[in-house]
Amino acid sequence: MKGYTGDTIRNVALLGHGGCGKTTILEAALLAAGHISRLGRVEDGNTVSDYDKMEIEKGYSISAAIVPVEYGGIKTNFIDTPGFFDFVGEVNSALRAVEAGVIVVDASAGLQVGTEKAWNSCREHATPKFIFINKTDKENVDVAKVIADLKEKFGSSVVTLDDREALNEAVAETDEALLEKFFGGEEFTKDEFDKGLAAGIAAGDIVPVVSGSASTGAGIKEFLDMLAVYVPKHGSSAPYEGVDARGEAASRPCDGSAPFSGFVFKTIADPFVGKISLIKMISGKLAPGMEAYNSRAEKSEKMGSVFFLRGKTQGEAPQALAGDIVAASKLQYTQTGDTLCDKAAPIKYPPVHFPQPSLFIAVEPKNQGEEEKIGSGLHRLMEEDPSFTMERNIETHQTLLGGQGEIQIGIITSKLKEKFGVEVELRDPKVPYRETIKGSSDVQGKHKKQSGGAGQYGDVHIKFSPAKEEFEFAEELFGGSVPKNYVPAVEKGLRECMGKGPLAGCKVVNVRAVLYDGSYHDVDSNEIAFKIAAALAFKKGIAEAKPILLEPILHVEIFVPDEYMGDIMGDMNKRRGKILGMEPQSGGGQKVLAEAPQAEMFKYAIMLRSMTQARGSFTMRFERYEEVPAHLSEKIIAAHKAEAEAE
Ligand SMILES: Nc1nc2c(ncn2[C@@H]2O[C@H](COP(=O)(O)OP(=O)(O)OP(=O)(O)O)[C@@H](O)[C@H]2O)c(=O)[nH]1
Ligand SMILES: [Mg+2]
Repeated sequence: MKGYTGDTIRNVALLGHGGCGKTTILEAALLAAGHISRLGRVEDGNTVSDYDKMEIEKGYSISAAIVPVEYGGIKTNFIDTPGFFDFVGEVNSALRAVEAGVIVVDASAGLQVGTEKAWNSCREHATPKFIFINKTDKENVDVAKVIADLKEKFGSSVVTLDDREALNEAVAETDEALLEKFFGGEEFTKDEFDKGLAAGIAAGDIVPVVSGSASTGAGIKEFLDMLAVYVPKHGSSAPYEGVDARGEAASRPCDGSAPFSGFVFKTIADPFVGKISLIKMISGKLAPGMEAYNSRAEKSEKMGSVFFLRGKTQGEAPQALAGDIVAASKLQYTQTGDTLCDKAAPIKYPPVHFPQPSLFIAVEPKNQGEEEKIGSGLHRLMEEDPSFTMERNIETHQTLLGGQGEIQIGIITSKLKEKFGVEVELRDPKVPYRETIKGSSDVQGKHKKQSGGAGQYGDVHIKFSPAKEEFEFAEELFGGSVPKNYVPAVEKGLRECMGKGPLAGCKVVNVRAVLYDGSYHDVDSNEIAFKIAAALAFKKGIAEAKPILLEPILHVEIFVPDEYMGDIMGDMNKRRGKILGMEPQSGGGQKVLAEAPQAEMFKYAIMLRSMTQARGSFTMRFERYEEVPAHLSEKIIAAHKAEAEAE
């Protein structure tokens, strides 16, 4: 690939609803630029961008891919992003490496949820926007209507490049002097117009719209020309904000002469090369053989092999300059979100923002003994896609996958099988119920085994009552009824029993136990015997003290457009949820504050997506434990008993 400087490089992310044609537009651009001689088709699995086996199999993009297009002396580094909402992590990564986002709209489908989401993602990242209305070759498409809908949804910033009047107005609004000239009825000079337009685009106040067809190639060359002229250059961006080695705020000019720094916005697990880190060059130069300092890991990396990527194809990179996107393989410490820099001028840029997972599923090995393989496989996959999480829940003994949606989780489990040879089964997560007592009891636990040989004798009287702390133990013995040296064994025995309650085998909490009497045998008493006696007392004592089940209650915040409020409220009520309040949001829509039992929320992500056509999102966190209603409690206890008998 020819050497390009900051002035001749453009970095652009392709965004938009699944299936609107992003990957195909890239094919058309590669064809127009002469990089390929035949247009690949997603259906045929021969596109440059969807090169991953699974993408070919599924027929849609799964991870972001870098595809540079060299046209008219300009290299545009396109990042093709997946349209499915589960892969939002890929969109957020891509938007950290580019100076503009092109929102692709399918002319035959018009404005879709993915269009809105792409628009919002650009707004959240303060990324200038362009719109490409694709598939104009299809029958009965009405491009003018699509443009009108876009203007209605997103406002007057949306302008077609041939709409001179609207453009002049938009340009006028970018600068006081131009506004005055505009209202004075004076024409702008070409330079004033171009500068105003570029400024308006860079500020996100002007969003140019063009249209064409990736399938026929119509409008593709004009599209590339438009990007070359109007996409802000990396060098014109404001200095990059970060922190220095002391954690103090620091910034770095986007300039080739400044010390080297690069932001790792994506990691690819390549089946042949291994780990590949995609680096957006922020400042300075990078060349193979250089040392680069990882400011998060505080370790230096040897940049053995540095190269350009076009899809899966590598191209030599004698050096990379500020503003370019380059790849490096086999870095030891580096992960997505890291900053690589010159050790003499350390800086760290903020990591990529990945939304909290909203869907949790438990994974179990299909074949016994493969837990570790699952763990290491998931860790490798998380390097490539940090938008999912994995945690081992010690209470329910489950490995929980947390993802953005079902499709992502499906892809992860398929990759586990394909890349790491381990098959998993998906299960609903278990609710970490707890047990406690509402009443008090006063019981005896007596363990006596005296049938020849070493006997065992332990006898305790314990009072159980509710407590604030998780477990409180006190000893109010008198007259040496239980020798002091056996008291720790009694406490230990009780603490061990707290792990598994008599109702449903769940962890027991908020219990006070007072050892106040007992008896012992000079020969046969020992710690074990008193531990067993304590366990017997515990079983009886808890059962007689009005034991109840507790369930985790979550605090939930749901962000939805106004029109879905009724559905959300109705649905939350059906989930034994409580609405705490609503707050109008600055970007439109409402934030609904609610509380709901965890048991009712496992698949909420799926329901919310279908109730709001994926326009809704939510976050949730643990709030407290609360008593399970009696009718449900019986069911849970019965299910537990059945499970215990089945084991
Ligand atoms: N008629 C027509 N079909 C198109 C055009 N562009 C893309 N398609 C078809 O639309 C379908 C989806 O195209 P993709 O390029 O995979 O769309 P995408 O936006 O990358 O989809 P995701 O990767 O899922 O986000 C494919 O069947 C393409 O052949 C076009 O300009 N005209
Ligand atoms: Mg695609």
